[in-house]
Parts: sequence; structure tokens; C-alpha cells
Amino acid sequence: SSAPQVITCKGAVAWGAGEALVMEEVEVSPPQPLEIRIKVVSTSICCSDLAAWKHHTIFPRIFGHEASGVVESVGQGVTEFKEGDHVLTVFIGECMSCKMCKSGKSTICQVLGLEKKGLMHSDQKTRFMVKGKPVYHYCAVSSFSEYTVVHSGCAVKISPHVPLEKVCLLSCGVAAGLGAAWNVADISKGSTVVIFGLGTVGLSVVQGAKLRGASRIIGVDNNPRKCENAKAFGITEVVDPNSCKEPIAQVIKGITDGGADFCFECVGDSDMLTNALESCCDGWGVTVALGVPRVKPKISAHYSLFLRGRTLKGSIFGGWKPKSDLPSLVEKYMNKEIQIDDYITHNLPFDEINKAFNLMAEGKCLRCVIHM
Ligand code: CXF
Ligand code: ZN
Repeated sequence: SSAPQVITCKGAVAWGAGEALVMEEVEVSPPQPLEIRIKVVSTSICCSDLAAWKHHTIFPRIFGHEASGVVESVGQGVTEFKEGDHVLTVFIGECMSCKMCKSGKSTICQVLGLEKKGLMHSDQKTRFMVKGKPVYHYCAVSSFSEYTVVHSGCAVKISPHVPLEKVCLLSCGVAAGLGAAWNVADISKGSTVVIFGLGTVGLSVVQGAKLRGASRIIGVDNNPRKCENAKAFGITEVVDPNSCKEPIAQVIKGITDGGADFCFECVGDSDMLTNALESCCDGWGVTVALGVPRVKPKISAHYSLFLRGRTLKGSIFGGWKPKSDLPSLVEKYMNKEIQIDDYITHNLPFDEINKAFNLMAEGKCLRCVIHM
């Protein structure tokens, strides 16, 4: 077939921090060497999109990093994908040849790692133009556009039988939570687990803990709606810090005979991480940090907590090798070994994406899937 041309399509452009997205005619470049151009089918909004939209300074920009779609065209040298392939995007790629990728341990690729400048990894340029101006990317995915270009190392091929409008959640939130429970904490049967923050990520830790046979799964959140909703996901008890007289760590220690086996911070609040560390038990207590802090990222904790045998761990994508490990999660979904559907509380057409941002900002949804 002939060489791919520029595509003009609809894209939701953020022109400034916190400003409503504007539907624009976006010119999407052909994929460059080792890149693919994707027709986005479904994308959901994650807290990181919201946080970056509110607090970052790189604009104009197209957000979105939890997405599924169909390959429209491939750049030079791409052998892994062809037109028509179904894919999930990943916001940390795997080049397969750097020290991190070759280590075989789940970690951050040195070549296709988290992209923070809004540019493509390969040439530090953008693939979007609006009104003659370059538009920045987000996490090298930018799925809030009918078409986007990603590095072939930042996409995963999936079977055409998989429902794209569901599995897009495995691209970030649900995978992050399950992986934190299984890969990072490695929760064992009978454990007592405390989850701080009951959004999609926290509730995915809940699912992971339940599947590992945790006997107590205690949720902590100051949003009564989120506490109520969490029960359906397997939470055995909820604690709302606002209605406690004592500091939250005191409360948790009180109800867990001195502390939990595992604590998970899914809020992205460094004080909450301190609370989590203080809430796990001496000897073997493990606290996992997986929330993404928006402000005040430094954490503080008493040194003695570590001397007493507690461990602090973290992960950005649940410790999954983003590209290599996602297919196994997709398979688990297809075999009904994990569930995704209940995290989708809302569905909206692309034109109503600002509504989805508002729902997320007001804490009124888990995931709102945008149908392109
Ligand atoms: C995040 C991870 C931390 C930086 C921004 C993107 N990924 C998913 O939400
Ligand atoms: Zn995300």
C-alpha cells in the first residue's frame, strides 16, 4: 500500500491548565520509523490525566493514556503490527533491549520510560498539529484524539475477540492495582490488608487481595460514596478517617492486633503514605506506594519503623512488564478470572469528554469510558 498521509480528525485539546478541553481539527502525522498510528476505539480517564491537566504547564496538549484501538498504519521497520491489529496502549513502553528490559524484572524501560515532556521518544517532536501549532502528547499515548501515534514499543497486540471498550482499563488503573497486590506485595492467603483510597486503583488492589484469599480487606476513604460502593468489590470493613476520633494509624492498629500485613497507598498523598507505613505491622508489614502525588511528593516516616522490620515498596504499573505481561491479564479477563466491567460506572461519547473530566474531578465515578 501507499505511504501513510496526514490524517485530519477530531481531538480534545487542552489549551491551558484546568481549562475545558476543546474539540479541534487535529492533523495527525504519519507514524515515523518504529511507530504505529492507531484509530482509538475506547479510552478512559485516569486521575493522572486530571492531575496533569490541572497542574502541568505543558500546553496545548492532548491527554489520555488508558486506551484501546485498531492499528491504522505502521511506520518503517515495524514488523510486530499490521493495519487492522487490535491494541492496548501502554504508558511505559518496553524496548526489549536496554538494561531494564533485559533484566527480566518488571521495571521502567530506559528508552521508552515514562515520557514527561509531551514529545515522542524517538525524535523529541510531536505528531499533532492544530491551527499550524504543534500540540504536545501525554505519556506518549494521547488517546483523547480519534487517531494517535505511539511507539510500537508502547502498544500491545490483543485478540480481535476481546471487547476493546472494557479492556482499555487494563492499560492503566486496573492493571496497576492488581499488579500491586500480586507482583509487588505478593499477598498471601489469610492476610489482613488495608487499602487507602477506594478509586479504581484501590478497588483493583481489593480485587487482587480477594483473589489471593486475604481474610480481611479494610478500606480507608473519606468519601462516603466510595466507601459504600467498595463493598461490592470485596471490602470486608471500611474506615472513614473523618469519623474517627483517633489518628487513622491508631484506629487500624487497634482493629488489627498491632498492624496489618499489607497496606496500600492509592491516593497519592505523602501524609497518607506515612499513615499507611504506621498502619502495617512490625516484623513483616509491607506498605506499597502506588498513588501518584500531585503536590508535596516527599515522604516522612520514623526510621525505627524500618528497624522494626517494615518494608516500603512501590510501583508505577503494578510491577508488570508493561508490554510483555498485559496479554496474560487480558486472557484472565476473557477467562473470567478477573473482572473489569464493574469499574466502568459511566460511558460517554467523545464529544462529552468534559463531562467525564468533571465526574472524575468531583469523585462521582470510577471509570468513565469514552467511546470514540
Ligand atoms: C502515571 C504514572 C505516574 C506519572 C504519570 C502517569 N500513570 C498512570 O496513571
Ligand atoms: Zn493512569
